[in-house]
Amino acid sequence: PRPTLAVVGATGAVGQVMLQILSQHADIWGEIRLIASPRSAGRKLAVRGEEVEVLALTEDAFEGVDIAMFDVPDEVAADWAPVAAAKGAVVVDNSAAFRMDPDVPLVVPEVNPHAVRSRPKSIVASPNCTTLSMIVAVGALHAEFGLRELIVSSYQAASGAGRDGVDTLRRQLTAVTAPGPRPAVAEPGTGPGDVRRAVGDDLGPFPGPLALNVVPWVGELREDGWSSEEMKVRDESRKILGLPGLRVAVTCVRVPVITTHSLTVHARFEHEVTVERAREIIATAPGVVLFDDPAAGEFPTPADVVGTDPTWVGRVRRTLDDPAALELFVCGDNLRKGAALNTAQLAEMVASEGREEREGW
Ligand code: 11C
Repeated sequence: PRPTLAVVGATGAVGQVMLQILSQHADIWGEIRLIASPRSAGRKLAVRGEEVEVLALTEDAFEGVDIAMFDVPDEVAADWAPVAAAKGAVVVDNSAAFRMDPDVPLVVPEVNPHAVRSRPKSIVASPNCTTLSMIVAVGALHAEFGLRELIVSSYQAASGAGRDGVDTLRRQLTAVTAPGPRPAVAEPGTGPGDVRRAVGDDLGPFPGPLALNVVPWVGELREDGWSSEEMKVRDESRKILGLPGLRVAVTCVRVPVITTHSLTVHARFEHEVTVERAREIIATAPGVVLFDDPAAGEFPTPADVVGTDPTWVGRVRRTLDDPAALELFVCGDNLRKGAALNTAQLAEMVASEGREEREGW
């Protein structure tokens, strides 16, 4: 029998992309069960061309489930992933609840696929979307050159903050571009505070106006002025690459893009590197696309990358003052590889183990 899959958080921003991916990928699943908060129970969502009714999140909903994918807030995952695991499911969790648990592998199939097999809690974690938007490219370069240090800045899309983030950005864009007399804000973006006046209190999940602006903050405040998002990128990169002492410095910034995170990456390696070899590695690594011809105006941008699966890399340069370092600009769809796609790939890997065992591979 084909395995039963549960999608927990089916109605969220990531859940919606997940249903598209499940409808596009090879159909390896028997039943696909959709689960969400009691508020969404009874809704019908399309997956594999069929309307499926959403069930409320209860212990019974995991009866007979082989693999459960979770795309829910951290505290919901913390409570419910162990319930699904106790019912016999392998959980693939996209929240931050278990990522740094030493008994939970944190897996990117292109970088550390073997880690998925060691899961004493029956839970496998999928990384944060910002980590995922660069780690496939960085992992490929690390495998050849040996990574010593990472300095990254992110340019993160509104959908990283979920539907609320996207809805807020759209409302703010309307507020700052709406025609008509607005005495306080004649031409937003031309004077101090005028964007703030146009947007008013409608900041949604962001700590400042996002329309016509950039906001150097993602997540919650941690020690010494770091944000939780910056700490995630550091801690998760170290765990995925198996480099617990890797030097990592991160600044996370929100930009007025709907979907697709970008990052500038400064990566320092053990020895001197050449741009030619770096370009070859990037061009041939699974899941990575080299798109780098500035003379022709070719480099990745979120507007072109959104809706695609790979990590796109451009602006590949050797650091002028350090022959052992590279500079890159990287884009990845934060809802696809950054969330739903990586989770789906992990679930498919776990499902294929079952097939290997049954069919004696
Ligand atoms: C953002 N990366 O763009 C965050 C959202 O740990 O999975 C994802 C939070 C996480 O706001």
